[in-house]
Amino acid sequence: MKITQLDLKVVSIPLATPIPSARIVIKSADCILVTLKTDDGLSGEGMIFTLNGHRLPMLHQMLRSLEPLVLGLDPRMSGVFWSQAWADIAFLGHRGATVVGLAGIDMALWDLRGKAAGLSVSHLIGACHASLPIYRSGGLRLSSSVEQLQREAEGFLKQGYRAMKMSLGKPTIQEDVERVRAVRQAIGGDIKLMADCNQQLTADRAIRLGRRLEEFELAWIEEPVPYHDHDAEAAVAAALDTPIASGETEYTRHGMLDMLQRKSADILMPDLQRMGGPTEFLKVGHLAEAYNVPVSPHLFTEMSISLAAALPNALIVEHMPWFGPLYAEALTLDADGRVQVPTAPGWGYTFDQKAIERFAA
Ligand code: SMN
Ligand code: MG
Repeated sequence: MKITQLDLKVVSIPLATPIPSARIVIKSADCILVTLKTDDGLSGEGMIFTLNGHRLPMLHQMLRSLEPLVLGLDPRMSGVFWSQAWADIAFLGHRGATVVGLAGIDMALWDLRGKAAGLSVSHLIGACHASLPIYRSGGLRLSSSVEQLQREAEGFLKQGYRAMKMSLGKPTIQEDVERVRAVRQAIGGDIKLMADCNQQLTADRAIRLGRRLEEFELAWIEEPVPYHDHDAEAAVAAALDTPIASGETEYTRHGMLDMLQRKSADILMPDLQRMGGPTEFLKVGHLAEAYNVPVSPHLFTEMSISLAAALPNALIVEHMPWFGPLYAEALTLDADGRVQVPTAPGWGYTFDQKAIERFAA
């Protein structure tokens, strides 16, 4: 079995309404769909993305630059690709576009290996969860009024979610407190509620806000301070009872090991493309387990589910609904607000060719 082709397709998914986030207004998620084809007719799929199409050509070129390392390779020897690619990108470094490019191909290799073995990715690794809790993200934004937050949160409950994430970071602490109070009132005490600060606070401010929020039993407060200040994250985590979740903006096992050593996060949030793909993601999951730290994957729902399913310390997976339209299989929740881990060979989520045409950029 040999890889004969690296196929790249670019799609742009416009968001229904632009999202003014802490740093930029998000208008679209622009993805490069990576497909590896073999001489015996199998194909493996992966996906990397950027916001608003920014630097998409750079990611495209990054993937193409790794093509020589994967063409002719037996996908069952994917570790050869991993080691060679890691060495190949070392000159530019193991952060940013280099790692994201590596991730796209590594994702497709895992899908391919699953399909070649006739196993889902979680079964290929050895699963310990058949289903996982999932939370709704991408809503409950800073731009919504208190009433809009409550209606939206009630809507998520009607859709079957038992967990959801809201944004924090209004100009005053009092506003943030009132917004969390309002959402908590709307959903009741049994629903998990997370709050994401997207790095907008100082450590002092995060601690003052966090103390006011303790009464609302948040499942976590996310990225309170600029992501690279792991000591400030640790100070916030030490000061609050509410768990601090972070890690989505860090890269590879080295970034995550630094966070674990400094106690920067009570819950670690590896992002599949910033880890450099499933191979590295799993190492990070195991590192976190050694530190007794739970893991909640950032984005990449359709692939992260299968990886989290093989981690004993997986806590809950994120459902950002932007990418769902790309896939032929719908993500469905059970009566407990959990998602079943796919059992079809590979990721169990496959690109919908009609959707690819519709979103083609
Ligand atoms: C987030 C990060 C990047 C893109 C979209 C949303 C957010 C999250 O921080 O945690 O989902
Ligand atoms: Mg976040």
